[in-house]
Amino acid sequence: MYSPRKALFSSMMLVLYLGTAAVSNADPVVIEGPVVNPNNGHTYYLLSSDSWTASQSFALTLGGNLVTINDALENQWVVSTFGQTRFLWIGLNDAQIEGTFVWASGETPGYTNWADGEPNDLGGTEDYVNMFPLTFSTGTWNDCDNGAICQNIFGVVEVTPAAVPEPATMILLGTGIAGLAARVRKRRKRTA
Ligand SMILES: [Ca+2]
Ligand SMILES: [Ca+2]
Ligand SMILES: [Ca+2]
Repeated sequence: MYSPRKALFSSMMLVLYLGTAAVSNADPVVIEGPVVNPNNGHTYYLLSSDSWTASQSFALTLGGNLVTINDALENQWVVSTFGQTRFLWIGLNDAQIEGTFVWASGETPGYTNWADGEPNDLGGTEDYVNMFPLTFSTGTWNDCDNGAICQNIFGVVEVTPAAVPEPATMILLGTGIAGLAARVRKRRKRTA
């Protein structure tokens, strides 16, 4: 059914995406960051606007991926930190299998925050997901194409710190010293 409200919304979106269109074939650059998210300790970067695939390739060189939104808290942090007025690329995509969305990082958090009517694979070319600006739609998501129509979208990179192995030897050493100290104290008591 034709919905005037939806049609208006779609044309508004097109104007927003094409607003200050400046197509660049250069690689993106970091324009903000590193910023640490206090909620999870992960490091984030904001990239200059580019296609999703160019942004993801560049994310790999930073040791990360386009951001995986694990929960509502991370969505809120990302949109309020980087997306006050910007459209942001996130790691979600269905480039491999149409309709099966996966995260660039390979994580499977299960959280989604689609805008009304999305994902809609408009024109059969929308395989890459961006987050709407905070001021526009409070960080809901839309599937979009890889930069032909969907321009002026800024990649957000998330770098998860490598897991630090438990320093078992240090713990053993610590226990050993504590044990030795206890024995020394006992011995002192006996000789006192
Ligand atoms: Ca994440
Ligand atoms: Ca799609
Ligand atoms: Ca869409």
